[in-house]
Amino acid sequence: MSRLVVISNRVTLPQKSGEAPAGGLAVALQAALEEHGGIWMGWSGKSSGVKEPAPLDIKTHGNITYALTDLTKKDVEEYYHGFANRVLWPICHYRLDLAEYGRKEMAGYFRVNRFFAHRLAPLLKEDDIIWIHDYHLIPLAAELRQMGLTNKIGFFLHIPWPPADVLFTMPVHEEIMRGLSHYDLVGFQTDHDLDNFGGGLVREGIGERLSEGKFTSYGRTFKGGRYSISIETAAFAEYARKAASNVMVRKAKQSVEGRDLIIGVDRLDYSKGITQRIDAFEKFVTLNPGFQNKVTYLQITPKSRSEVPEYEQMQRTVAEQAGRVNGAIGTVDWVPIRYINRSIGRPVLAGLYRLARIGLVTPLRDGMNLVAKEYVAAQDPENPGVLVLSRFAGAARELTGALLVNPYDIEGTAHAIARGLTMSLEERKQRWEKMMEHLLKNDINRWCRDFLQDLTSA
Ligand code: ADQ
Repeated sequence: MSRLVVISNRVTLPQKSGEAPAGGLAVALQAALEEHGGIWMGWSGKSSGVKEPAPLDIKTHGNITYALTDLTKKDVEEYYHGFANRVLWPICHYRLDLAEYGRKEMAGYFRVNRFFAHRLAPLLKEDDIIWIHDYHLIPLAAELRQMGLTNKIGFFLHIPWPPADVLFTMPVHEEIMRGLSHYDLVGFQTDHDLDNFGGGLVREGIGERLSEGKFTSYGRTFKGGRYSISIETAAFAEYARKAASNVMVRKAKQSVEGRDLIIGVDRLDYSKGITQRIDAFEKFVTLNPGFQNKVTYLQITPKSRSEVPEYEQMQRTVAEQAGRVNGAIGTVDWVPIRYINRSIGRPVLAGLYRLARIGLVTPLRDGMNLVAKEYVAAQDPENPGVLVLSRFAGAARELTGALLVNPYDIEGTAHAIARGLTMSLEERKQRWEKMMEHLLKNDINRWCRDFLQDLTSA
């Protein structure tokens, strides 16, 4: 294959020895880049203030060149905090009520995509294969085409693609859809997202779905497909198996001794349904008093996007809610909810998943949700826990051995927790084996390979 060029909003630099291992996506992309040789370009995460950003910061490690750019303060505000995170993110998660559309932010989004194109173009060779990631960079292919580039360009959307009626509430939806038509391959997480995309083109009268996974719009024909992202299943299972000897995992085990552990792990985000989940836990204990003092619910939630006021507010809301529930149902010798506000290394996380009798993954809407897959991979084959999973997570399309719930139905989720905690070992094994077999076959490396194969032949 030709050289690979990956562009994503943020870039994962190679790990320094002693650092926590990177997530599965970074590992898979780094492996693909290393194999074919290539470039990974993106935002450094830093602002240059009011000054023009310095030239690209270029670092080479082995076969991979990392190219990072700073952005001005105005760019960060308008492109990243503005249009990407206050318009595209809420709309793609069906939260019309939270979208704050503004022309300034929209202009900033397109301007930064043009800026990325101008910085990237001089680094490119004619036969490079280009793979652009996620909602921050939808118009990047159109900008590169404008500059005369004819390379194969693929795009993968990590978040959901909403149905037409939701998408059309965004004033610039047509520009966004036009942006996607400049790719050779557009990848979505699930068949539902793909259907929504096709449906939007037809409803707006700007394109249609052809046979063999092809679409046509704005005079271009391109491929669209479902590529469900996954994890490094075997490696994650191995972390979990070895984690029993980890000090932090041992301490966690001691602290829940005699109680069943329920675990929730999410970036702090309104799409993850954390407040509904806490309500469901409280409901579960209220409806099942026999479980009082017999369960601990551990919610691990590192802060994210704390510069955005809604996210800061959310942090307070979740902490207060956990405190309120502990006050209401806790006893002198039992703290029902433990809420941790920080990031945890993958090996320890894997060990905690394995300790937990229930993995509670109940987003209101999620592109895929890798926590669900990690929880399954981490289980002890001889005594696996139960995954309680929102039907609105992309992962629900694959993880059919989970107890599927509607996270808006608090009582329904409470019943599923009770069912999970009382499920027989035989049923738990049956459900888990089916999911694990699927995840071992469909891991992150396969996802990466499938996408790149289809892009190369597009
Ligand atoms: P996210 O919304 O970030 O990703 P998710 O898929 O669950 O959601 O991935 C989160 C990752 O962060 C997991 O690997 C998890 O282990 C890790 N993580 C979460 N909390 C942590 C903690 N406290 N400490 C350490 N690690 C933690 C977006 C989309 C998803 C999609 C992914 C990948 O929103 O739907 O699955 O991209 O495409």
